[in-house]
Amino acid sequence: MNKNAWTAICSAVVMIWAAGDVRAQFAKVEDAIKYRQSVMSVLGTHFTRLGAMVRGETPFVREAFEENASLVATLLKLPWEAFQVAGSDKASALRPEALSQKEDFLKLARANQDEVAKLLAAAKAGELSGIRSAFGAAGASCKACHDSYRRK
Ligand code: ASC
Repeated sequence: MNKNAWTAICSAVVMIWAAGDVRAQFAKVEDAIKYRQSVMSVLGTHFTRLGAMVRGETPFVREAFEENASLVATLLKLPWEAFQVAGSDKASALRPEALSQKEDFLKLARANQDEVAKLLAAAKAGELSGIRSAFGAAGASCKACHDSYRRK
């Protein structure tokens, strides 16, 4: 095997190792909490705009709906590993079960991402009744995780 191939393999191994180690992602526990709270705050802002359009509180503009749904889908790629940092349940609303029941937590996270992907597809299709029901399902999948893993 030549030198370039070895370099590529070694870089890939280091990247996989680093990505798998949440301690490598955040210097301090507080950084993980700040990161995920920031993501959830922006996420909530864009999801709330969708809700306002669905409820008719602001005019329904399909392009704006799609743009906000797309941002929600993108933001939902970000926060999950920050919820898995040991000790980060102490100084935040995160219940310790989010760490001790990691598989279930991540299952709800994936379900949420799936529902938002359907909402984005509905936004692209542009049919208001489909958008309404997809929004309801997406909101329910946000709530399912909050009910189990966020302190009241
Ligand atoms: C939001 C927000 C939540 C969810 C949830 C959906 O906009 O801040 O926590 O939607 O209410 O059921």
